[in-house]
Amino acid sequence: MKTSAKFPFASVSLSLLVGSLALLTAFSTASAQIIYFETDFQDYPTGNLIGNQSWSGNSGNGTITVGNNIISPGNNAVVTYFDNNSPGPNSAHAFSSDITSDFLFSVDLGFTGSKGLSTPAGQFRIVDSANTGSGIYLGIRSFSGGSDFYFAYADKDNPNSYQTIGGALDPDKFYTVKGSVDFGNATYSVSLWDGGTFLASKSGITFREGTNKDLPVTKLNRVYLVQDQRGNSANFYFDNISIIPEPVAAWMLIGSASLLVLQRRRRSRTKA
Ligand SMILES: [Ca+2]
Repeated sequence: MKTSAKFPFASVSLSLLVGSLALLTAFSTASAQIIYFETDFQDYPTGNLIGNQSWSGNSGNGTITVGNNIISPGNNAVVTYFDNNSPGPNSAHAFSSDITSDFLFSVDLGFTGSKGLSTPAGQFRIVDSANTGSGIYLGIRSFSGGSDFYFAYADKDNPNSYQTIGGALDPDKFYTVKGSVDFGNATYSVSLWDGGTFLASKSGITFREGTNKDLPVTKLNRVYLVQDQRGNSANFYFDNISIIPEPVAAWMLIGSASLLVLQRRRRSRTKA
């Protein structure tokens, strides 16, 4: 009796275990497929970003570090510190999965300090590792003759001249940039947010082309954080980088949109 009583228990446990393992495997496989690149830097030790996890690059005479108490107190973020003696750029990059179809991305950007001699920029790029000058080029930038910083992009037609999106930005705070990418047409749309407040958007931005213009961009797979400092005195911040395939996020957006419609209907019913 004891033996026969043990068997059903053992077989139940075994099937539960097999079930859980199968679920776990399916879940991790799905996760591996849906995440291209994502980090909030929370599990990074503070200090030099380069050499940390999968980040490499060149910090020149400046530094690119993970720090806490940066804009958002207690939350790790990356800061590229100004060094007036370094003609830049200083950059750190990490590989994402190879991206060959539409996707969404998000990044928090910020700055502190003031404009100096030329056109300093903190840049966020998603590029093709075979052609690192090509792809998505966004950043916070000032312009010669002005003292304010703007959210800006460089595209195919203006590869070395950044175009602004929206008005002047405030220092010492994070702005969120959200984007959706049409990979086949090598274009993307972005929107700029101050917390939950929408500020500005721009659609149909072409991928910037680098020096190897004959090379088509067949994939995007490298994330860059850049301080392109040329005689400036500003530090730039980066946090909450998220690059994910479109279908998942699109499904989530549809969910939010339905919820909004539902809320509006409820409100109108209440008003009526
Ligand atoms: Ca963070």
